Amino acid sequence: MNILLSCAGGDHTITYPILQAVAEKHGPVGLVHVDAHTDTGDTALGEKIYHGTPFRRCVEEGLLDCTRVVQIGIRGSSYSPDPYKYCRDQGFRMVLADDVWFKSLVPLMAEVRQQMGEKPVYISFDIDGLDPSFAPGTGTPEIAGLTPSQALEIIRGCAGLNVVGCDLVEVAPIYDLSGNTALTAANLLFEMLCTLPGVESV
Ligand SMILES: [Mn+2]
Repeated sequence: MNILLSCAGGDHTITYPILQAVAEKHGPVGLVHVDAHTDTGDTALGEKIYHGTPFRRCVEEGLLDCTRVVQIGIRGSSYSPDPYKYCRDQGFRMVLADDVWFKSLVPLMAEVRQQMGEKPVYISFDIDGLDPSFAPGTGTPEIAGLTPSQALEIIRGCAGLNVVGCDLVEVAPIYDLSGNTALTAANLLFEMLCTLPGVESV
């Protein structure tokens, strides 16, 4: 039986144990990762398990098929002069927010579908990938991010892929004074559920 998995966060750390379970069933998976940050730090505040480190832990444990990883919406401040080196060294495709400002992501997603092929794919959507004018209710906002319509182009562009699970993370209700972040997140998670193969029969 195929178990369809979707999770809501919360701290992006949750993707690490989720991908441990996913990889146990499917082997190393492709990843469509939408985020302002790469989340591939080694440690933070002396800790290995942190919301800025999950994908480095996943790489170290062989949970990802690194040539089938794309990170979209990456931007913002950094402590390193070359903050994306680790990701490129792993073979990730990096799509910086600057690269897609004011653009449709339909052509990008055609390339992503080629990259992912027919093998299992996981979608991890950090709400801070969106611009904080649309989704301010998050702990590490970064200006000049993706729009909701670009988010839909990404998610709908995953239709037809062998999506084995998804998450929507980093919504922080305490900062979501209008409730719009939760509304947007719920819609994005619904859209992701619609990409899961066979979801109409669940
Ligand atoms: Mn994140």
